[in-house]
Amino acid sequence: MKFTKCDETPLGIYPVVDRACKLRPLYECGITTAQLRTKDAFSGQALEDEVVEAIKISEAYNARFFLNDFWELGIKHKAYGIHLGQEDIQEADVEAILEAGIRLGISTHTPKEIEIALGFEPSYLAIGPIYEPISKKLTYDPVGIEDLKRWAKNVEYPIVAIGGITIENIQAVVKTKAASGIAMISDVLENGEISKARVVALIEDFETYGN
Ligand code: 3NM
Repeated sequence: MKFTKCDETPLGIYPVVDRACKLRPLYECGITTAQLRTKDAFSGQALEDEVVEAIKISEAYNARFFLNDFWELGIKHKAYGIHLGQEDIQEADVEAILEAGIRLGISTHTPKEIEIALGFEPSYLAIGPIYEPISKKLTYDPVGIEDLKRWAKNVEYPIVAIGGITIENIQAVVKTKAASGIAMISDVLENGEISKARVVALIEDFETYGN
């Protein structure tokens, strides 16, 4: 397998949102990569409508849009990419995603999971949780900066760092230069809505400390 590459521009600040309507304010701030992760909030036609809306907005801003989990819908509506966890990757028709020319990102939490993910030759590898996740409890211990650097050394694919990353600690993650993208759920939000001020500050830190 060999999945389509993401383009050469770093993925950058990579917000993960639960609703398609949160994408436009992100793109207006200059976000170029985002993910829709609705989990159980929608099903059936409502889910499909949400996916279609997300893809339409993302295309209008020329953004790299990854759909979490729902790979059939991602193929049907030609998402830029699909993001899958370790369990989902075993159940999904990965061959169909590849044949559709759609990019694939895979979550990893340990060197063993990295090895499994690399077997798929994905478009990027997410590594986390870097710090204690804010929005999701995981059974994994935080990876930390040192292991992120160590693990990244053996990986020739773009890496997305995720988990507990905020405006307070992003500098340390960006300075490792190990990550093409910094994914986050909580820190782009304020009272559940996109905070443009926070997003702009995060993008500025990514650009200042990543070069
Ligand atoms: N996946 P926040 S950590 C969805 O390590 C997710 O695979 C993780 O949310 C992983 O930015 C995480 O609020 C939660 O910490 C990220």
